Amino acid sequence: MSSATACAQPNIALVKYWGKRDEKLILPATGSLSMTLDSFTTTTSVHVGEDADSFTLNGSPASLAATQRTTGFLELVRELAGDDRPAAVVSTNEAPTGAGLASSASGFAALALAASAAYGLDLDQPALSRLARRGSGSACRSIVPGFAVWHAGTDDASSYAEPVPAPDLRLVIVTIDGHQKAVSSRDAMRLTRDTSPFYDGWVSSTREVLDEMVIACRAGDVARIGELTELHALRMHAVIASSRPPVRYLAPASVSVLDTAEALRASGVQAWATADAGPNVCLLTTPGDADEVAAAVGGLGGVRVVAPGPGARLVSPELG
Ligand code: 2P0
Repeated sequence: MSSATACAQPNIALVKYWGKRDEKLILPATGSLSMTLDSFTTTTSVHVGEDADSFTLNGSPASLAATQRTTGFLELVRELAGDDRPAAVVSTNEAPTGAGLASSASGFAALALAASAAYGLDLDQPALSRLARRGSGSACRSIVPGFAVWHAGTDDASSYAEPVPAPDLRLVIVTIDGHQKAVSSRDAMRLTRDTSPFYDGWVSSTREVLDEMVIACRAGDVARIGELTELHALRMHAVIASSRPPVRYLAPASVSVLDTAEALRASGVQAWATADAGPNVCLLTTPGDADEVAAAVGGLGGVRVVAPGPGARLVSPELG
């Protein structure tokens, strides 16, 4: 029996991924850029050599759907390793699953690293990122510490995330609703691609915003990074809302956080809003302004200040 344990954290995209060109390989329509967090850790152990695959999440057997998705991912690892023994996967997750804090990103990043080590594979960072992507697209970015750019690529080999230099920033996460979302990202992405009349414009404009964002990150231009972050999040919610039937993820309280960001900027505090496929809003800010931003949104939801994190890492065996 061989075992390995890995940790990973979610990431928040400043340039969003929304839409696939290949659903089987999880190749995105465009590249994206994110910050891997230092909080909401997923810790996953993989024990190879069991009688059958199993998946325990936060101390209980996981749902059938989650177990099937995990087993499907293990199949990829077994194929790479040339080892068909079943495995037990035991995972704990500090973020509320399905609440828009990208638990699938930390989950598949930790699983990719733990499973590849347990099955005896020694993958470098790009190869691990490619593997994590097959579990959940955004997971490829959680392999990488700090800021990551996910190259859309044209095939499995060319679609992975790698680090991008960026200034030190903070995200103030405002948790408005911790409940499971009504429409999954995966389903809503497909709906947007298939029904929005604005989807082509979303794809072409995202490519332009990503190019600008990479330049702004390399230049350490915080104001430009912030402006592009909020612009791109609002464009994503606009294209999602233009699907048929429409999907709305933002709640009235989310819009109040957007208003607060605008008011903070008017008073000279650096704060720009972004939101994923749910009502929670993150405010991008500097280390120096983070406390003031957190105080300003304290009445609107649960507040947590997070910093760039270390990326996925093996905690046992201590190989790297
Ligand atoms: C992102 N999101 O870039 C975007 C913004 C949500 C909003 O990536 O189908 O769980 O597993 O590849 O990665 C969430 O989608 O979707 C996501 P799959 P994933 O962070």
